[in-house]
Amino acid sequence: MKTPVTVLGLGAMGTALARALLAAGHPTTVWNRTPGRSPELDELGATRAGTPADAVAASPLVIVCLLVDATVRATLDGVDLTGRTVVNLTNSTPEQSRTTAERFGASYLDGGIMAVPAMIGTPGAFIFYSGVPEAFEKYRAELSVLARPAYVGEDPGLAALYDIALLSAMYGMFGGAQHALALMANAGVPATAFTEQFLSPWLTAMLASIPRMAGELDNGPVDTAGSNLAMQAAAYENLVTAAQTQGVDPRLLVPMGELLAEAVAAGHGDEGLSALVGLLRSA
Ligand code: FVH
Repeated sequence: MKTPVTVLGLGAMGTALARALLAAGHPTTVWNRTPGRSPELDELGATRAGTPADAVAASPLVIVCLLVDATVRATLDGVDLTGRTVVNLTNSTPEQSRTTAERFGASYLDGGIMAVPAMIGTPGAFIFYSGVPEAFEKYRAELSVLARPAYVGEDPGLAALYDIALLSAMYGMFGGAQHALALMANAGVPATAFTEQFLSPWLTAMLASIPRMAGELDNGPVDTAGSNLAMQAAAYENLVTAAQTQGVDPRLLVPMGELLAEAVAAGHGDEGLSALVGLLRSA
């Protein structure tokens, strides 16, 4: 018999988690604030609980995936968690995760999901975990059903920190792509063709420079590979001017231009992009 698991929250992500657990043969109890959500789970064999307390009582492993941190506290306040391992996959800040860990006691794991719902249970998905190491080891196999588990340390705030670092990088990339697509759209260029032929290959090629930046941060600067900050700051002004000329709001571009100018003014003009990390760290 596989470990019974409870899932609190049947939004898009909670539903995907419950599906993966059911597919792996875990007796799965589910609860959602709005009853009847995700009816397909009933056909797959899920058991519905009427209250969070009943859901928690049903399984030793309780996975929580609600909208925000405040909803987790509201849902579990007053519920007896004795003997339960709570794995909270709700998006949160490191501080929120630490506070929740103090509140929910001895066997708490915090998590950050690096996947969209359709990726759950597929090889590309991974989930950061932090918190009580024994709890992670005890349920590593069950958690592996959801996505590749990446345990990052005992401090319960660490998973949220890693999660937020990756989401921050992702939104920077999406913001840049959206700006590029707006420029092309205003010029009448179809988005799909532009993306397939140019945008995706370009971003893929640029990704290769990130390990180099990381190496510079860890081991000191190597060289600028022909692209120093003084050159980049000068060219960047054209990005903002061209956006305005093309009728595109430059709001996503402006902060990077300001940072480049600041770096050059501070004497980093002959360095590479990794010098910007130092400026950001001083905030
Ligand atoms: N979906 C995604 O792409 C991302 C991938 C990475 C991780 N995130 C985080 O996962 C958490 C849940 O996200 P979700 O996609 O399941 O979100 P929704 O589909 O909007 O479902 C929200 C669930 O939360 C319940 N809920 C909302 N407010 C309350 C409340 N006050 N008390 C109890 N439950 C609440 C909601 O219930 P209902 O509206 O159906 O009654 C849903 O079950 C999230 O932290 C993402 O950042 C997802």
